[in-house]
Amino acid sequence: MSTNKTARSAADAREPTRTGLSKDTLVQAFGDNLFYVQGRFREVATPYDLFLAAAYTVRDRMLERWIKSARTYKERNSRTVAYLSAEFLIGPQLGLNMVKLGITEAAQEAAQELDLDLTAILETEEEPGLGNGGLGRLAACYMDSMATLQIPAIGYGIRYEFGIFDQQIIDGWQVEKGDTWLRNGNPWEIHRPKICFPIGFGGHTEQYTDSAGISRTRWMPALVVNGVAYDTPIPGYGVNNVNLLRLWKSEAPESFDFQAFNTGNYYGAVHAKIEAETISKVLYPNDDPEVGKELRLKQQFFFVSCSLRDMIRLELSNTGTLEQFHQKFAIQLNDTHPSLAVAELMRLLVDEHLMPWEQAWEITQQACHFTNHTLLPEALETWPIDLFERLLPRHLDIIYQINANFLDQVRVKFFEDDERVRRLSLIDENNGRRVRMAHLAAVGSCAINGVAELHSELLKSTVMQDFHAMVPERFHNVTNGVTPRRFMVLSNPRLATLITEICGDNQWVRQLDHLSALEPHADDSNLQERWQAVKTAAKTDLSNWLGQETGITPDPNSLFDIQAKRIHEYKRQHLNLLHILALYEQIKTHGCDSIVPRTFIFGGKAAPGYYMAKLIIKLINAVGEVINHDPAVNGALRVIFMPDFNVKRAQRLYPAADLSEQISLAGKEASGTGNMKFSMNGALTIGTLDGANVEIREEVGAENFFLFGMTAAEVQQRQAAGYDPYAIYSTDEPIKSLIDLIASGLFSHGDTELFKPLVENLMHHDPFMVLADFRAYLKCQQQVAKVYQNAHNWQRMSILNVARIGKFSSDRAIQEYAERIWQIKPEPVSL
Ligand code: 26Q
Repeated sequence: MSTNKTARSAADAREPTRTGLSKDTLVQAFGDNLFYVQGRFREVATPYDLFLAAAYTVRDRMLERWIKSARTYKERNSRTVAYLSAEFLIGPQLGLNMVKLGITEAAQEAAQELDLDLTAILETEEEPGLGNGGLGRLAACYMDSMATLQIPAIGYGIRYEFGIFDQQIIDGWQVEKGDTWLRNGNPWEIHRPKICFPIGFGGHTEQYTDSAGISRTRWMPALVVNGVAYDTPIPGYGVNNVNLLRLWKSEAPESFDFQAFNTGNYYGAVHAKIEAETISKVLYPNDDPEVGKELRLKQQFFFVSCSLRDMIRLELSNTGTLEQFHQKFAIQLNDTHPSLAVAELMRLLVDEHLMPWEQAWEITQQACHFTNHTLLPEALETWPIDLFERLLPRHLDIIYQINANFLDQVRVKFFEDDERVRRLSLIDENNGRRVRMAHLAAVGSCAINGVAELHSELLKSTVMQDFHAMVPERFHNVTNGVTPRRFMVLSNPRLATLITEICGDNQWVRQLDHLSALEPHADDSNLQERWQAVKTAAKTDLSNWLGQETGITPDPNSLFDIQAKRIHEYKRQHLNLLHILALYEQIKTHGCDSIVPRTFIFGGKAAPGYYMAKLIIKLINAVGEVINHDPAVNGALRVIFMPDFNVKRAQRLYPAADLSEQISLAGKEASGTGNMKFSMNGALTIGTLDGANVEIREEVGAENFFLFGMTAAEVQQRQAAGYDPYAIYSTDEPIKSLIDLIASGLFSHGDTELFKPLVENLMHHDPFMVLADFRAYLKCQQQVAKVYQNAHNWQRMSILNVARIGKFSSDRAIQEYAERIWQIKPEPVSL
């Protein structure tokens, strides 16, 4: 008791309890938060209570910086990025926020003093799965980098009550379970009931003449819902800047409740309330628009309208006019999902703020910028006109007007080229009249970018060819990047410590190209051994965890070969599987000593309605079931499907990988970002010349990268010449026997029907040319095994990968956006 008292008064003398960063203050603040915020004491506190107390303790330390940042940006009227994204896959926050505040060590000491297990507390945090995969995670990395680079930014999105489903594997099949991430409360968000906008849907438009005699349009929506703000602080690393992630929740306006009493139409009012609340209820778990439903379009309009009205509110409160709106805000459209912003900003400026059309168009175009994330034509978002007309009648008018003006320009530039006009139109007349969202975004933006060099080039020569011919100066490339704070410092502390020691300081965490200081040490056999020890420790951690999670504990000395990403045919998880079967056949004929021991780990979710992807998951598990239990294999081969791949679990995989599988068909993966995360953690890549793989290979050196497969150009040629997978199947012996093995029922208890759709598809269609690339892949994998046997050389290559990966920091990407696209300068915040 008396020692406690002494400690407390010492802390009081040093620094304020709610903001101080020392161990003693953290100890006291933790106790205060547990007691005063949650009304708990240690003896009865659940693990989640302890997590909440820790989270509030960390949050308290961000609030002053957050307020100061907002005040600084307001006073200086700083140009601000508005990053509009339907997804933000931010991951668990506690550990990362501690890294950013620089209090990880103090927190560890505080936990020790309190006799708490910090690792267990971190483990308790539920992650907000508000995204599907790459695109949502990219938005989160960019929020981190904007704060770290001191760029004023607001991320705008949707506060889904249910994020991406939890994936369970039952009998080898994916089973989806609802994600109830909010059930125990979310300590990071602050509810702002006063920041609330009424958002309309449906109804009709009316013409009227205003007092100045000008003819105007008014939208009379049939349904109105409220969008309420929930704010999450996003601190920068080692700076005082704390930016804002503002997510919108839909609610029924209060009048609904009163109506119920007044009119006696109780059920009608309840129905309307439910309909309003449905909008932000659940994330669509598909990463393609095929399953585009009315609710999805409502979600998009809902968050776009809330966000624009919030920006307009901020600008009016600051300057009293919207004439400089485009100078205040750089709006970044994360794919086409927020592209309604173009039409909605026009409506707000013209109909609600009575601005002339031409001026509003100038402002809209100057404010908006568009990032494209896909080349797959089937993934380009379009919406039926009749749905648009029903849901957003005024926006359809505006889109027609934008289209008419744009097509006039096309006709001026390309005289009498009706075919081109049809191709460029915002309206697709060929498929039952649909609005082309990519065209809306492109026409309404002053910059359009792809996410890797190859992707940006292919954009210009394929899906956006006509736009490129029309406005070539608007096209840019900004190669994606990922944050080293989460994907190195937080998830791989052993490696981070070693790197800091070799580099001499930890500047690399904010200047990732400083990793090049490792390069002169790549040949140092002592470093190679320490490097390997770090990797083996991470593999051991993963192995133990997998043992608990899946019942299989792989040998940390085997080669850890990992493919973790959404399950998609174009990503070719089944190409990986064919290699596994080839190794299995080899063991069966030449014994388990004939191969280099490998552990294959897969992770990834399939869209619930994507039958072929789900069948691939089943096949991975079925192959694992047989191989892992075959005594002839004797542990030389392991195949593990890690269920429920998410940000938290991803952090366990990257540090433990020896080999990263990046094997999509060339020309299909826009960039990929997992490729960067693996390489940053010392994995070598086996990959095609697709997406950012091309640039990773350029950076790390061709001799430190396992390349195989056709180029994008070769893919195009081969497809044009008529690709015949059956010809490969029937003439190429290893392929035939491997495919026949799947068809034989060996992996399906004799059932020859189960995998037939997959097998037949490969033999007769093979849209992603698995068979065409298989031989090259097999050969390359043999090379991998050979190189792996020389541990020193492998570690040398691994060190060089890390030393040369600096380019793929999201800081570099954000720097490029800031300079070339947004023209935005850093705005340092002082306390
Ligand atoms: C659209 C309309 C209706 C329903 C769903 C969607 C939808 C949702 C999510 C469409 C696409 C997505 C996600 C796409 C995505 O994650 N793309 C990936 O983006 C990464 C970041 O740029 C790239 O690295 C990947 O190559 C790309 O596949």
